[in-house]
Amino acid sequence: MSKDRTAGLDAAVERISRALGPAGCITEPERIAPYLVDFRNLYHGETRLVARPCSTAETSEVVAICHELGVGIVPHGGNTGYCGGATPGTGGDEIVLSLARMNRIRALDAANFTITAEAGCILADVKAAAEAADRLFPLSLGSEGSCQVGGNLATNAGGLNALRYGIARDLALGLEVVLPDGRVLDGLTSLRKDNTGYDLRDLFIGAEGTLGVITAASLKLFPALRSVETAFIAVADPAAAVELLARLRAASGDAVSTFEYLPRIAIELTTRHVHGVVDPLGRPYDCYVLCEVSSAREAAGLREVLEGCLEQALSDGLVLDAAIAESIAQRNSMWKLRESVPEAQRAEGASIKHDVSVPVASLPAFMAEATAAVLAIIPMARMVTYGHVGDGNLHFNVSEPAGADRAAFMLREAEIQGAVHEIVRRYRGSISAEHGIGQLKRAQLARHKDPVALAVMHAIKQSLDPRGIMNRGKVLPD
Ligand code: FAD
Ligand code: 2HG
Ligand code: ZN
Repeated sequence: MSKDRTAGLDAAVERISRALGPAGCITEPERIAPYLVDFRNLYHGETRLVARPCSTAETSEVVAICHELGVGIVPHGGNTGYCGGATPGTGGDEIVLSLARMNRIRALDAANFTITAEAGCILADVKAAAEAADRLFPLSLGSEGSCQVGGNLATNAGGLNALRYGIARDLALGLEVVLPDGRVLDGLTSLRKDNTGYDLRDLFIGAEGTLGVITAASLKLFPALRSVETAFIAVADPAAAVELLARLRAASGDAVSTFEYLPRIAIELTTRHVHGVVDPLGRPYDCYVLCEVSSAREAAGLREVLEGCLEQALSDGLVLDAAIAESIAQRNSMWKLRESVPEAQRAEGASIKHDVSVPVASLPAFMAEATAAVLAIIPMARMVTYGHVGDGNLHFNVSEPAGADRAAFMLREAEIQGAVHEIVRRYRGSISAEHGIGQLKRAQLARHKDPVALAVMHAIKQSLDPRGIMNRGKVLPD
């Protein structure tokens, strides 16, 4: 670190410590340690200070100090992100800014169907607050017990209900953001309609902390669900899954809220590694769908619609078998299986991940082509392709061959990713459908994003953060 940077950092640590007091600062190495590594253990960084402001005013003060002294800031939510966005760099010249103490629900307006939550609210707590008011906040992620709404918005998270309710961006009405110079942008509107110029809110959603710190958000709520039907369905192949999705959407009046694809290996891995997971069907099949149809109406007739659709699909050869949950316990058990796949895949060994999207109708062809490309490189690789088929988003993950040498497998990562992403490009898909870019995919962004879009992104960054203090080395390629 240069002399100037060291002096700036010393002064920033000293001034922030004074401003926030002991409750708002972590400086002991053993307490800092969890902030220095990402969820997937891919990145390890350094910092001398984790600032934990408890209000927008305190956040603004911290950011203004860093701006004045040219010190880098790494916003940190629940640290469940997949791309190392919340982990500081190795230089030790940035502070980490944790939103964890900004965890108040500021308002819930049931009549307006909105909730205003601070960025550090845990997603599950926001959902629970909505439920207590007979409302639904639909964003649903396997990490919802620890991720924060600020992190969800910063990564523009997708998850298990996006098909029906949209992704994080679709659920935000307004944001409060501390800009890189410390000013507070008060965009905390609960309006559905506001056409007064550029939509600044959308700049910060998906920016992964590179343009400012989200401190609060006004979010959309929906009527609470009164009827939910959940089915675990063995389908003939991915094409059958896509066809079934279209039929169910039409037959149910677009009441499909979850439509998740799972290959057989997902069931083998989850039942092997995660306590309490059971196969809902009596015998093995090649691939499955976890599907939910739901309504805010009490007697919506969804069970009949689902059964009718499945019976027809069975006689047409799309569906091979199905179980419809008869109790909350059975429903939870089906969900547990789906949500345990990442954990089980981790427990099984190394994997090369791709979080890709293509148009829904192209999924079967994409899967066939991309699988063939991977197996041409590593014939014994195990394809764990699953995910949000209703959104055209697959976690096209490749587990190491059983008994393989982990390091040798991971050495092929670039080659495999290159091959898969090339196919994604041909389908005009995305190389990061829902997990973002962070540190992990900067080089790939440089390769795959339209150069004009990249130039506009750089121009926006330069205009909002000319001193380059916000989340250095994340998202934007150099
Ligand atoms: P963090 O990991 O702390 O941070 C993520 C990024 O956001 C970083 O760049 C950070 O700097 C920035 N950031 C955090 N808070 C703020 C803020 N207040 N202001 C500005 N920037 C900020 N993701 C999906 O999209 N769909 C899924 O289905 C899904 N399932 C998951 C399941 C599991 C088991 C796990 C572990 C993760 C899953 N994820 C999923 C990924 C992850 O949970 C999401 O990306 C989540 O939105 C990250 O939130 P977080 O609070 O943990 O953010
Ligand atoms: C999911 O949908 C998450 O379960 C995690 O987005 C995906 O681990 C993964 O690859
Ligand atoms: Zn996902």
